[in-house]
Amino acid sequence: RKDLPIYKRDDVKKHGKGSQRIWVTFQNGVYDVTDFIESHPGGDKILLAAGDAVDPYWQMYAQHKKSEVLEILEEMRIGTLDPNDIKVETKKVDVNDPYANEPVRHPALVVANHKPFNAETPPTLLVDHFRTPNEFFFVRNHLPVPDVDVSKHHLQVEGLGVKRPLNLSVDELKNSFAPVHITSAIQCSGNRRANMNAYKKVQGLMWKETAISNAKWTGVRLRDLLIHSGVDPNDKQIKHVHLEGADKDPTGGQNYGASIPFEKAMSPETIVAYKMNDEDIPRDHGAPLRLIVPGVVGARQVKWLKAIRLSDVESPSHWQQKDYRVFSASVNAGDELKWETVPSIQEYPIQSAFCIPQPGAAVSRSEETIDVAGYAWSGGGRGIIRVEISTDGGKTWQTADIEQDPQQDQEHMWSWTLFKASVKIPEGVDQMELVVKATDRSYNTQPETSAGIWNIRGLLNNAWHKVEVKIKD
Ligand code: HEM
Ligand code: MTE
Ligand code: MO
Repeated sequence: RKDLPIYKRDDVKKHGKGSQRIWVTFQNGVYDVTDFIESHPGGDKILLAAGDAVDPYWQMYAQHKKSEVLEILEEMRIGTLDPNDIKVETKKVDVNDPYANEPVRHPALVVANHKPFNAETPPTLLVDHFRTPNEFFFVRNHLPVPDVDVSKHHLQVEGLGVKRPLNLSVDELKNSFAPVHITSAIQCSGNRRANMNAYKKVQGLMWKETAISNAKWTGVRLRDLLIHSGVDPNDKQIKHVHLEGADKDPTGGQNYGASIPFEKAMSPETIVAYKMNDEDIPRDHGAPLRLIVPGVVGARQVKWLKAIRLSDVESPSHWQQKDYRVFSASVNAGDELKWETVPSIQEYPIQSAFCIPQPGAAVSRSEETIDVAGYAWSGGGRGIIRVEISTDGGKTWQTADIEQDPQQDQEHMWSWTLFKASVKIPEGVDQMELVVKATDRSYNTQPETSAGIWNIRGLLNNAWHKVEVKIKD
């Protein structure tokens, strides 16, 4: 995708109806659809969009808003539209709605909540790309997307141990510090909450298995920024680094905020990113700056980053103090939640899940095998050493083929692992229970069920992922 040429809107217009090659655009992609026109299920209506955008047509014909159609389209991609030429959609703006200025999103996203916007990647698209395309990257917002003017945006660095407070424009940040690249997965701590809820009811947004994505991030090391501000790396007083986002509670409340330990802030993988998969970070993912804390839970990877404060205590933010902490299974609905007695989530435990097949799938016995695919990941940079699949609910196992980032070693594996396997359909049964589990570099593996990890907020569910498949004769 990054090698594709950039086209102007006028280049696309030259490939309208009657020209030899028919081009259309969809969002920022340019597509040559000439060879598809004959077989288009909607007939020559497709030519209405020739030389122009299909987006407004697809708003009227909702049958295109699904992953299958977007896959067909992606095959025909030839370029990317010049960002200056992407049409701004005209929609009615309600000045009283704090969510009136949200970005346009890819229709393939599976929406869990509209305001604030929360959406998963469709499972079948997720495993198609080792680096999740920006348009398909899951979105987890707590508040309206802030209206950040990139040319005016500044990042402040201040607080305990800072000898020279910084106030950097985005350009100053990019030009003053060495750029680094890192491929790193982000996983919400609520990923697979629906699975835990099926075991026993929990509270929160019912994420399925795809509140996780993987991208290449470009930015500057947080340690470079901190050392530049005069921070002594050996300072024993500094314990935590607070991060503040530009998104603000519309009812007059606070900005989103979180904190990470000083040690992790000084680790070379922790960066202030300005690019995502070689493009400017999209609005939903924190434009123009976000913190990337590889190996740590999503909630600490603060988007629309505007301030960094060093301290001897954790961030006072609601999301640091009264959310994203895992209670004992003894704490039930209605009980008092004593947040201060439980530490904040930082590193993620080990996780794996199927994306293919989906629950409710059916295969015919004559196929003999079934293809499965999904992802595995562990926090703290612990590499995935194996992924195993069972077709009998976990009695017997076989190893899956895995794909990993060749630039990362088993002690610094920030990126996820994708797995694939073709497994034999068992004989003499009309249903099979597929199970997946992964093992990481510390030989940690996943619990069999949610029984021992159940918690009222449904966080960090990493029990064996199970999918039932019907076998037809
Ligand atoms: C159906 C692809 C542009 C109108 C479909 C279907 C596909 C497809 C795969 C079958 C969906 C299904 O039934 O599950 C595309 C692609 C396009 C494109 C790749 C452009 C690159 C358009 C445009 C229009 C349009 C611009 C209308 C102005 C329709 C209609 C159907 C349809 C009406 C339903 C046909 C039926 O079920 O009888 N399209 N389409 N399409 N498309 Fe498109
Ligand atoms: N940063 C800000 N400023 N505001 C937010 O709501 N959500 C957090 C984190 N950073 C959030 C934020 C949570 S809980 C997650 S899981 C990740 O962003 C999701 O990142 P994504 O939307 O790019 O997938
Ligand atoms: Mo999250």
